[in-house]
Amino acid sequence: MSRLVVVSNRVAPIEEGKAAAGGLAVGVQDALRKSGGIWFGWNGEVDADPQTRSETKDNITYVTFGLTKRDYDQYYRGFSNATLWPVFHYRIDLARYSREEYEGYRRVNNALAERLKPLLKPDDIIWVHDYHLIPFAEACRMYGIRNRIGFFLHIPFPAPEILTAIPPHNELLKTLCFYDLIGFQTETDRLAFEDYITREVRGLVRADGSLTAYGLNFRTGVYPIGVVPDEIRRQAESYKGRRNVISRTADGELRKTIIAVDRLDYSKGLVERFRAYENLLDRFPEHRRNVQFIQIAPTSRSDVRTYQHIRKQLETEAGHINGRLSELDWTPLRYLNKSHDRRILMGLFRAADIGFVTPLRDGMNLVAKEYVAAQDPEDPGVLVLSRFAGSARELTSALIVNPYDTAGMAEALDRALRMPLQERKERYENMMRAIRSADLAAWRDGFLRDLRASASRPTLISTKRAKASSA
Ligand code: ADQ
Repeated sequence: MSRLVVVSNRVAPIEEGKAAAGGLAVGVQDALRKSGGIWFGWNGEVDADPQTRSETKDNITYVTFGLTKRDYDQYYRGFSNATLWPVFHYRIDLARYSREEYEGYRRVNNALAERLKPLLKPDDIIWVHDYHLIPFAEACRMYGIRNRIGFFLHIPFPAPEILTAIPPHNELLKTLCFYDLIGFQTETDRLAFEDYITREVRGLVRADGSLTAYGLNFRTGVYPIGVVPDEIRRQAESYKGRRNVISRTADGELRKTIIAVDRLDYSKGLVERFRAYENLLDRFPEHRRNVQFIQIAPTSRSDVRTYQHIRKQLETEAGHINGRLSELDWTPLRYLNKSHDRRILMGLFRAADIGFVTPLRDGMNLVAKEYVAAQDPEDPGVLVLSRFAGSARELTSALIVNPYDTAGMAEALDRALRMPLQERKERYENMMRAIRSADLAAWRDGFLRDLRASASRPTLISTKRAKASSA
């Protein structure tokens, strides 16, 4: 079998055990271990003189490097996270654009391709992950790399009207078409991309489903990322501390618990979620004292300004709810800014009566799937899920809500808190069927099968031509 080379912005730390690693890292590591290969990417450090480091463990060679401060500012903090992330999550209002940052983004992608080239064997297949690396395949072709290269987008692909807010959208999308296979989380994302290609660029969809645009042929596909349900259940069952986390009412009853776990990000709809919980307590006062809401949201990208703002906003909102509604023996909302070990999270999911997952936009949202997989089949909790999470396409037996509808979300919480066991079991079983049929292995194997089957790009364009086409 040909060797696999995974390229992602961040490489998961080597010492990260399975218990700590999220779904993606586990899936990628399993695939690499099977066929042997390289995981290539940034080590997360900012370094004045970034050297490449290489370390092999369990059949996987981890090749990592630091970024200079300039590259970090322009490529990572700038164009990736202050332009692409907000626009791809439909938040043009939070996006900024700077030519220098875009040039930095292109420069870093070129430099990574150059650095990868000497490590490659002719029949390696290359799997590239996420929005930081859209122009990576074009850069590889520019350096004469002829291997098959596939790309998976973990975040949503926006409708063309939104995408075109990025000034160099046409050039950016052209670079994306240099991949042999482009994978999306949902059919909605894939269609948005196809829409751009056919209407904006006048590209063609061929009879066999492949696309032609900018003189390039490539394929697209839908590969919803999944979880490893049996492992989640084992982790959830093995966590013994959960009884200490769920508080009791004055009568000694365990309080009904609503749980939410996210990276602290404006796309996750945290403020709207807090307001919906407050609305529940105002309109259905019988739940007061009998329910608690635990929100775990460690800060991420804390040096990007919009992330500092959302953090402040949430602290204000949490303080307001607790200040107004707390009693001496009851704190309605517990908001924790710390990251937690995976085993603890899965245990908490199992202990909680409601999983409250309400992003304003999300490529997939693995927390929704993890919450369901962690449940006790004999007494499962209820998932309340935003229609704007990719996972809502598969988890149709969740209580689907619109995160912009505060009152509607409060009503869904009320319904979930009252839901009889039989209905909870039916919904859980339906969701588990969906989770099992599209698990992490199906995602990985489906993508790699299609990438292996795609024709490797025969075109070898000259450096000069490639540079001219991207100018
Ligand atoms: P994220 O935006 O990071 O990922 P998500 O899928 O919800 O979102 O979470 C990824 C992993 O991180 C999950 O395994 C989750 O358990 C873990 N995680 C989240 N919050 C945590 C916390 N507070 N403490 C510890 N662990 C936490 C991007 C896209 C998503 C897409 C994934 C995978 O934005 O839409 O589902 O990639 O493709």
